[in-house]
Amino acid sequence: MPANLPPQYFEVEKKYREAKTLQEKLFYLQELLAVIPKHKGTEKLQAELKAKISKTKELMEKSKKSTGSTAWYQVERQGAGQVVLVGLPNCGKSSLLNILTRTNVEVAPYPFTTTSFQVGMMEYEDIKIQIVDTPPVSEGAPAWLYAAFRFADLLLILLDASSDNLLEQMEIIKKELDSRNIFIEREKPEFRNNLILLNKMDINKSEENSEIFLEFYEGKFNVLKISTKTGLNIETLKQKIFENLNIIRVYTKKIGQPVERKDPIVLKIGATVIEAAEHIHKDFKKNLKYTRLWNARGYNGQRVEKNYILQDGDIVEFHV
Ligand SMILES: Nc1nc2c(ncn2[C@@H]2O[C@H](COP(=O)(O)OP(=O)(O)O)[C@@H](O)[C@H]2O)c(=O)[nH]1
Ligand SMILES: [Mg+2]
Repeated sequence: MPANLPPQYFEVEKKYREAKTLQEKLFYLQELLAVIPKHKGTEKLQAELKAKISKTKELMEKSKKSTGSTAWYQVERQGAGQVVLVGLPNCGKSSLLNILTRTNVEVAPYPFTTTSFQVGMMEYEDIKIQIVDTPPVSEGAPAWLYAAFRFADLLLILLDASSDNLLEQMEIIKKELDSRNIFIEREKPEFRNNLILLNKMDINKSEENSEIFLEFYEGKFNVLKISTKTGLNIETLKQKIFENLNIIRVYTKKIGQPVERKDPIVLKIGATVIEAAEHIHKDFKKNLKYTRLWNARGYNGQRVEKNYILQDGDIVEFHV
């Protein structure tokens, strides 16, 4: 028995043992990994949990092929990335979802009706990014809310800057997330990609409040002042969302045809030619003979190696 496991661990473990479906099992395994204290004494247990998580995911992948379903607590990932809103009641989360996804509102109820996730797609240039509105963070918030934060590619932490308790809002959110091992400060290990948004900047009081806030937190966080009411900095926010997803867009060109900048493949920053090829077709990995590249950095159809690191906007032509 490993030393010093908190009571919370055993509570979750009990639920894990009682879980009936693979999805539930996976959910509780991830919870166990989240609540387990991270130190030498628990390393072996952490490794075991990670192994069980991969095994369960594998089994789920297999069963997914037959059922086509997504985990009950998860919002199915769509588009180029999943961005999840975080905040206390009334900070403007739903308003933000609406303004970001206005052109393509597709708000869908998820299993936890009324207090559930709301999803929309945000158009950014030639890609779509998924935005997920969530129930408010609170002490009694359900575990699946925190699971959604863990699965996110980016968290948008929204605060009501017009309220005199602006600093307190941040403290509450930090404390609740910390208690679930979701770290948002840059210097913390395994910190979650996030942006802090000071909303309601159209209200007089907000400027003064946010000055104090910035004195406290500037440097520790990426902070942006917005207003969902007037649209202040919403275009900047869209761009920052894209930048913070750490993704690139790569365009494929058919041999002998002109370059067409549409329907990009979305890859992680640092992705190589061979990874882009694999994205198109599994067989490309072994059959790829060579690749030609076009970009704004001087390539105009020259051949590049398989391990060439691609950048946003690159155009590739695969020869197999
Ligand atoms: N003045 C002002 N009011 C806002 C802004 N954003 C949201 N609100 C208002 O704040 C209230 C709560 O907004 P809502 O989006 O429902 O917040 P949620 O509970 O976090 O989803 C509503 O009355 C909104 O009209 C803003 O930028 N400026
Ligand atoms: Mg709301």
